Amino acid sequence: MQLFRRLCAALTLMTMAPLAMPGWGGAFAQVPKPWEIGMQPAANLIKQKIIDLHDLVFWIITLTTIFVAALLVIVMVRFNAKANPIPSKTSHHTGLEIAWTVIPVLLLVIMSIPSFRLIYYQDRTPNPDLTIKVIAHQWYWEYAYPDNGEFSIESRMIRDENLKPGQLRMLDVDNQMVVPVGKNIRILTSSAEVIHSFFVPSLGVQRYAIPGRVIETWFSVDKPGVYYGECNQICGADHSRMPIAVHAVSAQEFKAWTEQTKKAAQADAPAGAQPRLLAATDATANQVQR
Ligand SMILES: [Cu+2]
Repeated sequence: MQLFRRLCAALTLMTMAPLAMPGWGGAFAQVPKPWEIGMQPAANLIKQKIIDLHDLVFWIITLTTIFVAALLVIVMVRFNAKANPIPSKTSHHTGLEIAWTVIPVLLLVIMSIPSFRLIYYQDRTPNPDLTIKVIAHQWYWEYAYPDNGEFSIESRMIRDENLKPGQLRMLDVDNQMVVPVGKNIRILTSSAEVIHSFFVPSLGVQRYAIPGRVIETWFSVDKPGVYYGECNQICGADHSRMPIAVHAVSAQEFKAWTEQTKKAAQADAPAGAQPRLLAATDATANQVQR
């Protein structure tokens, strides 16, 4: 009986513990898996559209390759010098020539229409609820919240020697980018020195961070959890050590987090401490350049 009670207590603790963690409920995390061949599951509509486009192009490419390979095999078997000693003198076939021009053009048009639609869909935020500025540095990320407290945080990878149990090697960071679920989040990327790339696979987001430029994109997150990404542009010695962790929380949790972080930024902290309040100059960089 005692054993049964202990087992029950352990089970309850295991299922309830993540919910009792201060601030954040739910332990969902979207991470790459070893030997993963397909794409990470979609966490929003943008990623679903990317997967759909990928699948369409994949089947067109596969069927075209099989068709061309089959034609090659037929030619090699049926029309080699031994099997076909007297070659045909045919030099034209109008029907065939029209077909091999029109069919590839049609295939390209079929691929280009959803492709362009997706590019434009990702390019401008529909009804943005908030803006986050993503500033890349060698080798960490800075996330500024100009319309939710005017503060910025720095996000650095947790080195192997400092990893706590449950934290992911090369992916977990000290300060996650916190976002509310279900909102349209405008992302403005820029860089402090060299070109980096802000890439979160399951959110369908990838944008260059280029010094002297501000580039727009956006995403939303359907359900709470942590979504991992990485810098996707070789940017120097620690390129592989600037992961991205996007933590999606409820609107209330997001509000509480921004208030708490703003308070920490306002507190009398030594220079260079994190989080920090945005300087007046930060706001002027809000224009988007093409
Ligand atoms: Cu980088």
